[in-house]
Amino acid sequence: MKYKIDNAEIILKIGDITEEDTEAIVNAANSTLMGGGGVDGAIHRKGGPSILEECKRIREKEYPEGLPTGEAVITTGGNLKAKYVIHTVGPVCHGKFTQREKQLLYNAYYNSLKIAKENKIKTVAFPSISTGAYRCPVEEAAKTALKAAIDFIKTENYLQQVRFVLFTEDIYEKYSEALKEIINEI
Ligand code: AR6
Repeated sequence: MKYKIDNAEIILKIGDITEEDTEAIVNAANSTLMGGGGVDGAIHRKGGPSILEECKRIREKEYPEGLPTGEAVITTGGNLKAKYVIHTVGPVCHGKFTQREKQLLYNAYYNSLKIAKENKIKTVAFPSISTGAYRCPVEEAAKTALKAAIDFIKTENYLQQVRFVLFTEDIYEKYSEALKEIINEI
């Protein structure tokens, strides 16, 4: 599914984010920045050890206590097609999605796009942050993700493309529903 907004487009697709050819892909990391399972594990496996080395340096220099939830940092993409990986940390939901989780998830998307712009990146691919191990409800997370991307596009007028690369058909359907709902409200 495609949706044009100002000078940018939002794309929803089913796929594996490690295969994407956007300038940057976003990693659903954890505060340690030391890798993990899910999409984080897949990105480090395919991208190779240089990504983890950069993450370690960022931890030591800038975030000795860990990257706070909702913040984002950038490394190169190692062996990936994408030139950069933006690492962000979504909230741990355990199934609940109050204003707090919503705001933190919004921040994770928005701050990732801010870092993209600061690095002159115009095409970015996101996974569905926090909807795997961190168990945020997908319907709500999808609305928040799309809203953050649309807000950023409208406010900054810089990006060319924001791609949501969804791992399963079920998640894709939920993002499509959320996007249709948002389009109807605009
Ligand atoms: N491409 C696209 N999406 C993927 C891929 C992939 N290759 N692999 C999984 N997904 P998760 P979280 C989807 O658990 O909930 C890690 O251990 C998956 O189906 O990766 O933010 C980190 O180190 C789901 O929809 O991230 C953290 O500790 C979505 O990506 C923790 O998990 C997110 O699932 C972060 O949990």
